[in-house]
Amino acid sequence: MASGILYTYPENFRAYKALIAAQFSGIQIKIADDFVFGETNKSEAFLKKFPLGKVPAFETCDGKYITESNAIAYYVANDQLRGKTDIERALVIQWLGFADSEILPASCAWVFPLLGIMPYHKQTVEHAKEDIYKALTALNSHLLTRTYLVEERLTLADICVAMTLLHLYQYILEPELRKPYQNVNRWFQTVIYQPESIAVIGAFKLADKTIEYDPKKFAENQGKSSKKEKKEKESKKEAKESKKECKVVTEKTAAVEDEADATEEALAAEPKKKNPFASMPKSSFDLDDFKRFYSNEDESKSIPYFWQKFDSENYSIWLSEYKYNNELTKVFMSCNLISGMYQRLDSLRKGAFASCCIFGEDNDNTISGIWVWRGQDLVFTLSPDWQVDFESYSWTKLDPSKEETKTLVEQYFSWVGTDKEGRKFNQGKVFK
Ligand SMILES: N[C@@H](CCC(=O)N[C@@H](CS)C(=O)NCC(=O)O)C(=O)O
Repeated sequence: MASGILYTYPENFRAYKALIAAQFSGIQIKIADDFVFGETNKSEAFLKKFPLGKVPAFETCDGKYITESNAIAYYVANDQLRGKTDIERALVIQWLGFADSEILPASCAWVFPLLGIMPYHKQTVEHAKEDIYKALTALNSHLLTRTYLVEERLTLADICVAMTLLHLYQYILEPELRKPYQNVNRWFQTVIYQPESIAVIGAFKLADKTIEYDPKKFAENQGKSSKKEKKEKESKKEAKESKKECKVVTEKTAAVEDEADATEEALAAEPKKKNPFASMPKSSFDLDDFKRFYSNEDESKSIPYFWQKFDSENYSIWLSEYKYNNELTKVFMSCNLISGMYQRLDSLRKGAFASCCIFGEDNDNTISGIWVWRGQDLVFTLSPDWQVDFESYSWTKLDPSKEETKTLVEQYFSWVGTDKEGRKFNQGKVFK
């Protein structure tokens, strides 16, 4: 089993690739705990193992040395992540190349000036924006009919491309900018909200607002790095002035860390998110109790139980219908679409229940569902965390006193019948 020591500074999106891959393949990676960026990687001992002095760098438990984040991620990945066939492996490599050539340079050129790490040149940034939009457009059409980049399972391609987009989604792509790329947004969140990714990155927050260029920040960072350099020069006589690109990268990344820390602090200082249901009046309908009942009993009992307990003053019932049914292909992909949505709505579970169904078969299927949640209005606007998928559905509020509603609840809770056009029930998924 591959394992070893990873040298990196904290929150390095390149190191995340290997750390996430290792989570998926169950491999233990130790992060070198005494690593100091700019010092350890410039030491003689480090350079002997890794002559370029760059991180991430990996030392295997049997004493081999690997550099290049993609290669490290590949080493710790399992066969599923690497691709199971020649064509899958080739496509994985294709996407790693795409990330490194089509996204990364443009992302750095756009993000770094705004973080105050590089000077701001309007033309360069404008050019970078165009490149990013071009790459996102290509990704968006690729993901129109796919859940993942290669075949139907998550691979290194997803991990590496998503990590290369991380700074853009973190600092730049505010809601308006990311709106044209709904398929990429959905896929990106599917990748970063995998438990294996969360274990490495933590709770990721999409940009609310593009950070703005602040010339003061750049000046401050310049000051910081020259002070740091002066100190280094004093303490290490041999430190030489170098104008090589790698040195610029050193300064950039050190500042990225500073900036990331500042962002963390700012986030921590934000008032704790309020539970959107907290201010709603208490209800006699105990949703958790119903969920338990529904899980343990046959629908012949749980549906009457639902109607017996349902409190129409404090809860509402909605029909959801996917707007892009004509784009759906394989049934398992439609299923992934529902699971991904449920995953992203995790924090809504406390106040909602749903049963979504797929009707039809491969290349001719539709998604619709019945939702029950607290309050009388569309729930998704109550929290920024619930915004990703709901606009892909039309939402119809149902009148609980009507017979049609009873019929729909019966059908969706017990997974039977057909959709409006007569496609037969195929599969269902419950949100509880
Ligand atoms: N292509 C390499 C790039 C590695 C790289 O540029 N690392 C930066 C930090 S993110 C570094 O170690 N710079 C130190 C230097 O250039 O001296 C990879 O993906 O691992």
